[in-house]
Amino acid sequence: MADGQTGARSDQAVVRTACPYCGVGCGVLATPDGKGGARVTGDPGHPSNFGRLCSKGAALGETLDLEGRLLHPLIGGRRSGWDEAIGLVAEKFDEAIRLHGPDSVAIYASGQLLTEDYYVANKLMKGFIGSANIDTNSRLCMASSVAGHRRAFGADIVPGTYEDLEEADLVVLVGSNLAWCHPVLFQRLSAAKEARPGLTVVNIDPRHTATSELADLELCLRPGSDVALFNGLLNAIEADGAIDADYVATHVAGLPEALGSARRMTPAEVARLTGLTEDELARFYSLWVRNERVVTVYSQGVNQSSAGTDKVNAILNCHLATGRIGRPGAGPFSVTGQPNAMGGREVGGLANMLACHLEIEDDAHRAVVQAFWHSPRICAGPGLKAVDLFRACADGRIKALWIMSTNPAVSLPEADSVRAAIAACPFVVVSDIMAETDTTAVADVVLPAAGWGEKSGTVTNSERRISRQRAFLAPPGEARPDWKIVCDVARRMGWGDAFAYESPAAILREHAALSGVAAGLGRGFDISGLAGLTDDAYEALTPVQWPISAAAAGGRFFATGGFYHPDGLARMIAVEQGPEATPCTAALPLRLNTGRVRDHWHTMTRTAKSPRLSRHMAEPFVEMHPEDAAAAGIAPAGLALVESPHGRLVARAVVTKRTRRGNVFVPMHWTAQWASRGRAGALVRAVTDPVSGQPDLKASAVRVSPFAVGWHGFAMAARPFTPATAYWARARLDGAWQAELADAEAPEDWTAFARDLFGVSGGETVSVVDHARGTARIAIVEHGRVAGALFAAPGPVEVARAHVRDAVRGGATAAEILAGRPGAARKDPGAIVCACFDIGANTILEAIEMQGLVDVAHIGRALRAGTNCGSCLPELRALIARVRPALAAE
Ligand SMILES: Nc1nc2c(c(=O)[nH]1)N[C@H]1C(S)=C(S)[C@@H](COP(=O)(O)OP(=O)(O)OC[C@H]3O[C@@H](n4cnc5c(=O)[nH]c(N)nc54)[C@H](O)[C@@H]3O)O[C@H]1N2
Ligand SMILES: Nc1nc2c(c(=O)[nH]1)N[C@H]1C(S)=C(S)[C@@H](COP(=O)(O)OP(=O)(O)OC[C@H]3O[C@@H](n4cnc5c(=O)[nH]c(N)nc54)[C@H](O)[C@@H]3O)O[C@H]1N2
Ligand code: SF4
Ligand SMILES: [Mo]
Repeated sequence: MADGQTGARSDQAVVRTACPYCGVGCGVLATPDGKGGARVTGDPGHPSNFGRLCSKGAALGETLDLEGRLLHPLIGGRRSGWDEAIGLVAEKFDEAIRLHGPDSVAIYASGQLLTEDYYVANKLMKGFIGSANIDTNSRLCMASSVAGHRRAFGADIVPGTYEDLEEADLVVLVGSNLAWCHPVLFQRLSAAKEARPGLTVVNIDPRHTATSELADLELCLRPGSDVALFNGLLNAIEADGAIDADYVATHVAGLPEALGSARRMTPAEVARLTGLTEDELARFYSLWVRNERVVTVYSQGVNQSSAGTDKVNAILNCHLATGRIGRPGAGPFSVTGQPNAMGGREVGGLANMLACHLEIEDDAHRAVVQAFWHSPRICAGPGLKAVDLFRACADGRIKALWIMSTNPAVSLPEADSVRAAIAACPFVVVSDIMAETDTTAVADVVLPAAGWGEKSGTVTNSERRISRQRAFLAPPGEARPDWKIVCDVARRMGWGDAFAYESPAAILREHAALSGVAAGLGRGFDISGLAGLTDDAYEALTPVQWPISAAAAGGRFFATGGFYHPDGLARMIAVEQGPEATPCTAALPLRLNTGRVRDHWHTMTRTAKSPRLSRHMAEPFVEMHPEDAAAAGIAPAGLALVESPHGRLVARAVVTKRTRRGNVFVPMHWTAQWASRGRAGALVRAVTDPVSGQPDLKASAVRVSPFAVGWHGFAMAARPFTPATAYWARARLDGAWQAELADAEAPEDWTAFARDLFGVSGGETVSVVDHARGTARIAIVEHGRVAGALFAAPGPVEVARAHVRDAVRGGATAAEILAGRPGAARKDPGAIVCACFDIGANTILEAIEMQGLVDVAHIGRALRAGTNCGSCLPELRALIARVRPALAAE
């Protein structure tokens, strides 16, 4: 049996694997359909999710098609064989190293590589090329947590487990939209709270988010003021006698200094800096002080900051001072973003880390790694961190760059400059699964990687749990797994012996053995128990939490000290609330926050394939407070131009009080593939945290003005199309493609315009054009079916999107489609809330009102909404809350 996990498996075709999206690390069961697709369900036997999946995991089957996949190596856009492509990469890297030294080349990798891929990339760069110029998108993601952990604990270790969230009496979420970004962990927390209503949840975020729906206390603090907030908490801990003197005396250094720093702020000052009332602060502090079992969960609102590391240590200080760490239901918890963000930290994928948590600055550690690898050389010290690495491309220091499994032309701050730097770099290789991304567009060589479901390896989730990803489909075309591509290049560069792995299992064994050596040097990352894993045992590996060694098996860290500084003590760090790194000015009056939406993943190369995931949000948007919108002359649903000194973006205005005054929020997902000008990264200033080098992606200064257009349009077609208008955003829906459009001058001939848009020259057109009102509705009918429909108006187009989609897909008549909304017998379902069952807000609101539904279980029974993946439950709760006052008034 190929699978050693408990639980019956009668159908041999079912493959146990892990979700490739977020760091929750859910187990999934994939059943290939024999036609290149698969049915995907949650794995009831996996200890991260126990069968649950969120909307993204549930839609994985919709992302497996080969449309847009990169199937062959390309050199300068020309198809080449692997041999030629690998030869060229090796030659260009060799040449740069020979002429300009090892630091003239670089790898930019990703927390979405598997551990085995990541290990060999790191080994090639640090041990054989002999430079530490390998950094990863984890620099944009986890670097501040890594740095904070290392300062406090002496090692990058997450002390707790997911159960702690369920066992806590108080869960504090800081800078984390858990409901949308770690949905299954959020579901576990929600279920625990439902079972035990005494479990209190506090949400600390400048925005009101879906996560807020679960919170008993919401603190919408001023962005960037977390250090002040947690220093205030440390003061309260001291004032209320909550310091655990025994724990601190035996395990912690630095308390007096940390307190000294915190005490400089009075409660009034904390209130002023955070923008919270003293009463709100007192409620939060009293909850924290009273509850021994407290877990503080934090994510990008903490890490992605010019003071990210200090924010992390301000939080860790409070847990160390109270000894609330490593015990059931108590501890700080940095949740990881990507599926293998943690694995990347283990293999030393960051430019300032060595493999297996060894220290890159430590001569003895470097010598040990070199000896273990039998390598000709070893990097001399830390290499370039992501933002600096792309600056080094811009100024000519980097001559050859290899980008793997990440899309920096979108995701780096100052993304326009980064895109230009990549284009300017003399030789750039990109390994990706998709042919057309914003980054492959500026590469010299593009290498086709095997994607999720096609390759095998391991990933480590937020709670240090290692799970297997298993292949259940053959790689398409000539795609190869990333580890193999790296080894092929290493072999061509002359290091065949050191990269002669036959399988990912062999790589993991080596990594595990090195971790045993590292443990011998006092490091905490120890998976030496996997060093002797046979190929069969690797195949059968069940999810397992590290440490995995003769001495230790999983569990928590630090309840009884045992920190990794040489003296075994933890460090509390004296931190102070600093000034804003990028203050707003009269010319740039608004603070730009960026982040995620529920149903898209990063640069959308996979999630935009899924119709169901594109239903939730199909267009880039800018969330702004009504007063800011009014001041800027922005109408709800109008188009807004957002500008910073680094770039510009055009997006739909969502006018809402969810966002604080003076702040705007833009999602990070849209790329040049999906919108005319929707790349949030283009606006973001590349200011970094001085300790971690992580860029501040949450606090740039921008201005917003109306994006002046003469007309707006909405188009739906049966086949893909890309508009050329000044504004456009497209999306793939079930059996149809849609686009929002806008432009300055209305075309003279709408019919010709529509034909051009949809690329249809034949067929007939049906049109309703009202020149006086400036409106037009055009349908192009081909072979008796509507091939495309266009609606245009002087303002944002008011048609029922879901109706038009269903009508085009369902083969409705031109007249039915051009009506723009359903006939009297059917209602417009409104914006889609439940992506699994395609249920809109109007339908739900009406059912709540008409059927008197009062909770999400009622909605589920009445409409099925929220009963599959559960990702929309927070939104359902918000809809109930919207209607409830009306119900109560009756
Ligand atoms: N749906 C979805 N899920 C994902 C991803 C995805 O792309 N899509 N990506 C994954 C990855 S790689 C990551 S790293 C995680 C990220 O997960 P999260 O960190 O939860 O997501 P973000 O939306 O980036 O940011 C979280 C929140 O930080 C808040 N914030 C901004 N500034 C501040 C501040 O100064 N203080 C505080 N306290 N809060 C602030 C923002 O308003 C935002 O709501 O999500 C993972 N999960
Ligand atoms: N403004 C702003 N910017 C941000 C953030 C933010 O909050 N705001 N968040 C930052 C964070 S936390 C993160 S993690 C990054 C994420 O940003 P990126 O890493 O740039 O985003 P992805 O879209 O996940 O890119 C992954 C790429 O790898 C490809 N790929 C998928 N599977 C494979 C595979 O198996 N092998 C290979 N070789 N390629 C594959 C995909 O097609 C895609 O092109 O963005 C960062 N940038
Ligand atoms: S929570 Fe969703 S995205 Fe994250 S691992 Fe689980 S199913 Fe995948
Ligand atoms: Mo991330």
